[in-house]
Amino acid sequence: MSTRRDFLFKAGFAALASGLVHKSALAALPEVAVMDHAGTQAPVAPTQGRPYNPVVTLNGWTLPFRMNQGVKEFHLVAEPVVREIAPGMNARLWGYNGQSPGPTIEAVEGDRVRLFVTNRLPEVTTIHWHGQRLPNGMDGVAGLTQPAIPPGQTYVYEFTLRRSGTFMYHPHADEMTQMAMGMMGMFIVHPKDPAFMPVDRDFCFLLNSYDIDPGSYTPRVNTMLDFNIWTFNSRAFPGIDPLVCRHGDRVRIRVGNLTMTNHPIHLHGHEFEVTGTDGGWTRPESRWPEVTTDIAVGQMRAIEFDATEEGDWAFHCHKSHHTMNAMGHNVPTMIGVEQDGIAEKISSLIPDYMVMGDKGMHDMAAMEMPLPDNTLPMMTGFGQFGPIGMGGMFTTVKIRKGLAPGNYKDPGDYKQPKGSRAYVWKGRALPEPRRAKTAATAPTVTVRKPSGHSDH
Ligand SMILES: [Cu+2]
Repeated sequence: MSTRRDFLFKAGFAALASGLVHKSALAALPEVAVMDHAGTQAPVAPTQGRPYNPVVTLNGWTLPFRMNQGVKEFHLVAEPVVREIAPGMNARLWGYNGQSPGPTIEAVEGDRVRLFVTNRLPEVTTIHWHGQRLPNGMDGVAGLTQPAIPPGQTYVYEFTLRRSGTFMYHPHADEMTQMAMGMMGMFIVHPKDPAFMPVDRDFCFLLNSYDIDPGSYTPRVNTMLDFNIWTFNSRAFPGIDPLVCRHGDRVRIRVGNLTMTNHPIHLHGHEFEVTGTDGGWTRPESRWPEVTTDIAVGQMRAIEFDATEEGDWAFHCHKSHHTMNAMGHNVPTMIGVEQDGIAEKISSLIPDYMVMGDKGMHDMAAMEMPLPDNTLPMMTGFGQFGPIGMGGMFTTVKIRKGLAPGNYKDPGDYKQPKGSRAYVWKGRALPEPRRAKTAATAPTVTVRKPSGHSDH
């Protein structure tokens, strides 16, 4: 009974031992599409099947499909990849089809999909189709709904897409390791009726995080919370592309969170509404205006707004440590510390010693310090008016008049109309503020002890 299975099982391991999956074994499968760079792919309109308005995956791409007797066939290959997190830093991750996150899967409500999953990892995996309604045996939970996919083998998932919306995919086998290594992707199901909640621009990306020591390439997979690289689609600012919109466009941004903590995602200059969750589209009467929406672990939010204000608008996680990169989260706070004397003494031991942090940390954004190989400065990125001093989960929504509908190219810095920028006060000096004229007495010092008791 199990001869064929046993044969495939052994063949799989033999293929792994020889370092590749034999071509003839993949002959009947859809061709494996592979991406070799981390840029944003322009939207891909479907040439077969039902029509839809394609999404734009931020620093990502959409997986091509083929039609096979009315079934949409996709081929994902789980494999080790090298992902450029930002110029100057590459990470050795696990992903799909050459990148992490994997390519976005796009299909239409009502479609029958057949998803081939080939495992080229050194350990077992599965794919769970997060949020989808499907037969239990297609849910991708190793041990619970199917045997795990051994290295070298290909499994087939097949189901009908019962509702439109935003979904994710990720392994449900050794997920602590595999998600810490970057195995995840988005799954967009477009509505059957193209007139349902139409938008002009439809972006999507995942929130992810890594713990990669400066100078190293592979994430620590046992880290629970203390990650040092916070990313949109495995890219950190200034490596994240801007979201380019035409003035007046209706814009949707779909964000999924597969990190280990929540992210309050904040848009400048506009109000938006949450129009979708991973559970479906929100009812119009349930929506309210926001400028920040918190996205919990395992959640997805689709936000929509009218791009009515021209400019370069910051769009970022509001946890300030998540808009920074590695290097320096553990440095002591030096604000108010008089370092001049110390600097002289240390300079005799370390010739290039620099005093920093005594007036705050902004100077670090402009400083070009020598860094270990393969890491990113903590605060970085330059705008037209100087250092931005950001990293991690930060990018811009660039709204311009007169862009062509399919144009997602970075339009460069926004030219602000004359007289519309914050300016230096050059008028009369302000009068001294009136302060109480009580005699200076010794200030009360409160000593806070680690035990929580305080003495005066
Ligand atoms: Cu965050």
